[in-house]
Amino acid sequence: MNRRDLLASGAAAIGGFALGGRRAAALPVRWDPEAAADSLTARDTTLAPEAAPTSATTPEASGARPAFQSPAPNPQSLATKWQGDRPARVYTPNGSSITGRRADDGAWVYHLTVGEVEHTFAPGLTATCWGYNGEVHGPTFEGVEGDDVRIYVTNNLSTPTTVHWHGVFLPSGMDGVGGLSQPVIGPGETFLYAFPLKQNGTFMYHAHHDEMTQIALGLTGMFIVHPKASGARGVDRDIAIMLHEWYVEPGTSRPDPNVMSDFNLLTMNGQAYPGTAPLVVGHNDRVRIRFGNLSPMDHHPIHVHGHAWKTVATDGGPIPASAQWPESTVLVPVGATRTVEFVADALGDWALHCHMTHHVMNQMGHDVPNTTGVDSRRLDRAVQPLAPGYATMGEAGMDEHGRHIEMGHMSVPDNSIPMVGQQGPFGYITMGGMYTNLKVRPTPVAYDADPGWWDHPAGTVARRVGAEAAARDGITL
Ligand SMILES: [Cu+2]
Repeated sequence: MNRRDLLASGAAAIGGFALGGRRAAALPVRWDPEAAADSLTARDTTLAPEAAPTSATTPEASGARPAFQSPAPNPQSLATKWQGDRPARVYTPNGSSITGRRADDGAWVYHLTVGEVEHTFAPGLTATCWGYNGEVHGPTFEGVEGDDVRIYVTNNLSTPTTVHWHGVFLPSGMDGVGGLSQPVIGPGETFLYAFPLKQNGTFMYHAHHDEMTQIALGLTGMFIVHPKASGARGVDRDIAIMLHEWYVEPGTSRPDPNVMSDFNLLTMNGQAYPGTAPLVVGHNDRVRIRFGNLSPMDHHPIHVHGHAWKTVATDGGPIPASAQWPESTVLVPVGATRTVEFVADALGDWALHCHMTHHVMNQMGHDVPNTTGVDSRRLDRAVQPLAPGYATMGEAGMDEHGRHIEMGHMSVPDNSIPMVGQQGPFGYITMGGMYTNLKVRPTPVAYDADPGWWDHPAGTVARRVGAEAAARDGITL
């Protein structure tokens, strides 16, 4: 039985597995929301996993978020992890799926806690953000069409909040708009959201109280509902990426929610490159990527190299095949999801990034004069005694910046990262922010471990030529 059949065969079978001792005591058959809320918050205020990873294919690279392994792993099910009683079929790079448990009445029960999180955007840059279950962004929900879900939300902030289930069809009173649909969830309070999943698709969840502050500080997550019975061919890799933008003044440690437009930190699943985990896929894998965008202000044209994809669904539902067209850049507007699918038929390392050039930079100072063509080293030396972190952009552009910092020629303020990237196999990669690498490999042994850089076949890398070689093609140098 493959994982799709397993899912389709009904949640009852899945619920029968007791994995790793993580199941909570059975919930009452006759459901008493208040009693259950009390017992859940008392026992499970945090649902931090305590079990260790069970095999080399399991851990997120850091080992910080152990996950359960499918009972019968095979190459096609490397993507399938178990989160509590629930199989996680979607991979959330740098993130996780939320642990659910099945109540005796058949509903799926989850617990979200809202609170402050010390979040690392990339090595060297940590800030106090707001998140769900200790994560920025919150863990990915995965349900199946037809599920009844009960989601307990405990507010550990010192200010009220609510949760809106973005794109999900539900009773108006469960929609989470503070003041309109419900009273706000006060500090220390727990609210219950209960609704049936009547559709399938890619949705999101986010705070819907003081949105400008709470979304800007990170209170967002992905909400995915799988079809009940899958007639169509499935995919081999199913990946969720939440796009977001922040303003973190270099040298400070809190995102500024009052910024209107001048965002300086662009992220995929809360990570700025080089913090983003690569997307590792097998050669000819059918790949689905679900992009969500809860950036405060910016749409993001996400571009893939070496491939073309089709947008197969939005947060409004699937797009008929006759209305899909191939493209290599999908625009993901604010407050929308776009689900793309493609066959990863080109081996190698491929960039996958927002195509707005300011969105593939980290923590730029924006109000600076144009220094292209100017040797700014004397200026930097003059200003740095007054402003220790000051660094002008280079005379030839940005590529000098990251390299200079890495080589120790230039310093950046404490708790900040270079504007651009990291050392690649051929030199410095001058991209940051909303950037990651798609790594297509013949047979990946693990989808959540970096396989390193692509080993190019001989003769397939652009190379330097001399006059003699160019002359053979009639080019005079
Ligand atoms: Cu962008």
